[in-house]
Amino acid sequence: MFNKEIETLELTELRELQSRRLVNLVNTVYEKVPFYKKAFDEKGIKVSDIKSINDIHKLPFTKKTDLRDNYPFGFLTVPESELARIHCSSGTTGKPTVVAYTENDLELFSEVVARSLAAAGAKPGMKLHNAYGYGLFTGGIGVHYGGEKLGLSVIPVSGGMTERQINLLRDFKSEVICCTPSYAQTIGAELKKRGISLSELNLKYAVLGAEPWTEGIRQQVEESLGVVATNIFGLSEVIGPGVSQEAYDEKGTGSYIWEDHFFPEVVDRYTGEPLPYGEEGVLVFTTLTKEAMPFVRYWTNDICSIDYDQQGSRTHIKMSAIKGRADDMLIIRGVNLFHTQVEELIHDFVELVPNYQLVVTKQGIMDKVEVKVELSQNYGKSQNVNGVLTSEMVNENEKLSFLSKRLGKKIKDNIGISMNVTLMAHNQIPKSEGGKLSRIVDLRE
Ligand code: DLL
Repeated sequence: MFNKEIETLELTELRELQSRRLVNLVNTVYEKVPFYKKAFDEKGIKVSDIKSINDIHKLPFTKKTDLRDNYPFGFLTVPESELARIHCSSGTTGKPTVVAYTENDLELFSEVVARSLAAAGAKPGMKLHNAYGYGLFTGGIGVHYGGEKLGLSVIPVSGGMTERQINLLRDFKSEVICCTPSYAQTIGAELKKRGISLSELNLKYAVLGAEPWTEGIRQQVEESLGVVATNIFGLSEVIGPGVSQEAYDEKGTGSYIWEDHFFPEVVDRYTGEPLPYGEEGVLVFTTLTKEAMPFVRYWTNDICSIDYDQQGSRTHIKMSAIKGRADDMLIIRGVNLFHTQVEELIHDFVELVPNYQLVVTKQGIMDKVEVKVELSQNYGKSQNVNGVLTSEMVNENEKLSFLSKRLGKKIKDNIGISMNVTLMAHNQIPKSEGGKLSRIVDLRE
C-alpha cells in the first residue's frame, strides 16, 4: 500500500476526518464562491448547520450545467495567480468544463494516483507505459505524476500510433500499462496480428479506465496482454484519474474510493434522495480537500452502487463498476438500456469477442437496435468485403445463424428488448485509437 495508515484508517476516525474537512469546506465555499452562497441561502442552509459528515445530505448538488454557467473560473476559491495547472474535461458540445489546481491540489492528485497504481500491483522500480492521452485530458498527465510519486519510471507515450506502442512495450519491457480498456483491446489485437508473443513483452499489470467496461473485456485484455487488469476511475471535476481503484488481489469486488479526500454518495437519479449501500443510482462526490475548485455534492451522472467490503484489505468504501452514464442511457421502446448490459451477455459466448457496437435507428415510430459483434478470430475465416456475413455465407454455415439467434434470444430474455444481431468477421468493428470509445451509434433524429 502506498499510504497504509490512511488506506486502513478505522472507520470512526475516517468519519471524524471527513467531518472536520467538510466543515472547513462549507465555510470556504460559502465565503469564496458566489454560486454556493446563493445555493445555500436559497435552501436556507446556514454554514453552522453543517456539523459533521452526516449533515452532507442537507447541502445542494452541483451539476455540470452549473460549471458551464460559471465558465471558466466562477468556482475558484483562490486568485488565478495561485493556480498551478488547468485541465478541461472532454465535453461533447459547447464550452468545455474547466478544472483548476493549486500546488497542493497537484500534490493530492499525485498521492491518490500513487495509491491507485500501488493497489493495481505496480511497485517502485517498475516501468509504466502510459498510453492515456496527454493534454487537456486529465488522464495522461494525472497518471504520469502519480506514477513518478510511487517511484515508477514513466514512459509518456500518450494514445495512438499503436505500432509504436508495441515496439516500445517490447523494447523497454514495461511491467505496467495504463490506457482505456478499449485501447488495451486494440493493442492486444495488434500484437496478435503482428505475431508478437507475450514472452517478448514483460507486462504484468494493466490499469484501465476513463470509460465503462465489463468482465468480458477484462478477460480478453488479460489474455491478450498477459496482465492482471484492474479498474481506475475518476473524473476531472473531482480530481481526474485516481478517485477510485480496484486492488489487483481483490479483482471483481469493486474499486476503493479514496474517501478521505472524495466523499461518495449514491442518490436516486430522479429525486436526488440518498440510497442505501448496495443500491444502484447516481454517484455524487464532495471533494473534501481540494483547494482551487472544490465541489459540494457533484452530480457525476455515473450509475453504480457503493458498499463496504468487510473482507477488503483497505477500510475505504468500494464502488461497483460503472454501468453507464445516466445521459448515455438509451430508452428503447420504453426499456432503459446501457450498452454494458449487452456487453455482459456477449461475454457468455466463447465464439464472440467483446468488440461490438449498438446501432440505433428509428423505423416509423419504432426504435430498432442492431447489435454488431465480432466473431473471435477462429470464426473469422469467411469474411466478405464489408466484413458482414451475407445470407449465402450464413446458409453455408448454419452454426453462425444459430449463434446470432442464441445471442438475440439471450438479449431478449435478459434485457427484454428484441435486437437484430449481425455477426461481423474478426477486426471489422472500429477500434479505439487511444481515447474514449463510443459503443453506441445512434442514428435517430
Ligand atoms: O476520464 C479521468 C480518467 C482518466 C479516469 C484516466 C480514469 C483513467 P473525464 O474525461 O472528466 O475524466 O471523464 C469522466 O469518464 O464521469 C465516467 O463517466 C467515465 N469514467 C472514468 N473512469 C471510468 C471507469 C476521466 N473506470 C467520466 N469506468 C466519468 C467507467 C469511467 N467510466
